[in-house]
Amino acid sequence: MRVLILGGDGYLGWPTAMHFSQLGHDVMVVDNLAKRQWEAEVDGAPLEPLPTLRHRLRVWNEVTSKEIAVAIGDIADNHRFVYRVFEEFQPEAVVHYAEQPSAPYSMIGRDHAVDTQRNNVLGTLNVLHAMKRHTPDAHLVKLGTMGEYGTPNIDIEEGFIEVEHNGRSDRLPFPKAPGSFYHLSKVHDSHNIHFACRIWGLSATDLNQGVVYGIATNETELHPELRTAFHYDAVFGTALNRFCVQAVAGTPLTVYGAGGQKRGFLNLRDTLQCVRLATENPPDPGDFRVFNQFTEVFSVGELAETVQQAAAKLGYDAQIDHIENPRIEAEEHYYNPRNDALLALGLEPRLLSEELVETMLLKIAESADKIDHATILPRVRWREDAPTRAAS
Ligand code: NAD
Ligand code: USQ
Repeated sequence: MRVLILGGDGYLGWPTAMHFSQLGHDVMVVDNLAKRQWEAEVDGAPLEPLPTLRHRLRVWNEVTSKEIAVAIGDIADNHRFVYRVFEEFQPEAVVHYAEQPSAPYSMIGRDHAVDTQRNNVLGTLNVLHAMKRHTPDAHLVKLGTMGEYGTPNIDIEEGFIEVEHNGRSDRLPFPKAPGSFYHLSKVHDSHNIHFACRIWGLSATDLNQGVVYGIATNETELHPELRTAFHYDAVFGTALNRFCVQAVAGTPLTVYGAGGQKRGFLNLRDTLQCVRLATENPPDPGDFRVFNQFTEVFSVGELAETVQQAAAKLGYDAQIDHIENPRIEAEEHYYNPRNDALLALGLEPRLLSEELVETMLLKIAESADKIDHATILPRVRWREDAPTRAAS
């Protein structure tokens, strides 16, 4: 299959590109390298510096004799570039990761909210138009987020819900209540993709993914320079990855507020599995499918305790600090999202265990001298005048 990976320089995009290439697919990656600038802007470098994309592609070729094609360009600002890529490469599957991925980044202020939504929403619109024009039969596999739903007080279905109203019923998009301008950009994407499927007959799978953790995949382990970006700073780092780095750094684990906020989580290796399963099992033409992509639900407090226990086995005395929550979010709530669709396709979850956390801690410990303590505490607040809450 010809697989186009948009955002192929990123944390998830790079391992995905190698994975599809290793499976024998014809892979092209697209990226504008914007993430490297955003990192510089907030002083949030990955734990280990990232070799350039072209260097990693060369190493991949040397190690496996396989070639991954590359096109450097902006999918949001340059629709002619996007059209050219689709016309020339003729992808059968398009895995779309190429967005600004951070909730805190989108909440820095007006400019960052606008840039996030412009980048994410217009990029996806350009991709939809390129598909309509050049590859109407291709399958779009789009990375959305579990955060589109927020934390409603009812079970979360996979994208749609049966609604009965005044004696009539319909299957309608599940209500959304996202928690940042970033998460909102994904909701806008979902509506645009659904529309393109309904009106133009495109096929798409919206993968509402939970929070990803992990540092390695089978392919990144083939050579040190095939590593992927691993962030632990307060803007681009995600919860479990941050807690692991904090444990190794000897600084307290930063649980925001009460720590009862629950999220769906999954291992980086399972992201690859899910994206592969979605790609290998395309929907019918014209179908807009939504899968909830996570393997387990934890509260942030539970996650911190798991890291604390695993760290203790390795001799780290990790403390847990309930610091003031910089976000506006429920810190105790009902949370019961479904994730049946990917399991039905054959997903075999690699569940979180203390052993797995230990493996991450050992890997991070190899780079302990590179941890920049100054980037760990959150500085972006959802509301400057928010009352101080929930410190304990
Ligand atoms: P990332 O920032 O590491 O990767 C995104 C890549 O896309 C970057 O290399 C960036 O340079 C590129 N990009 C961004 N805008 C672009 C544009 N306009 N044109 C071309 N390239 C562009 O982020 P990630 O953590 O790998 O996340 C990938 C996707 O998955 C994102 O859409 C994110 O919202 C989603 N997601 C991530 C997680 C997670 O926990 N990491 C969870 C759920 C969903
Ligand atoms: N949190 C802490 N301490 C920290 C960091 C985070 O308590 O040091 C809490 C947050 O307040 C939040 C939860 O952990 O309640 C998750 O935060 P996160 O930063 O790990 O993840 P989030 O901002 O939701 O974003 C990440 C990715 C994003 C993806 C999303 C999936 O950056 O690209 O869309 O996870 S989901 O959360 O399911 O929406």
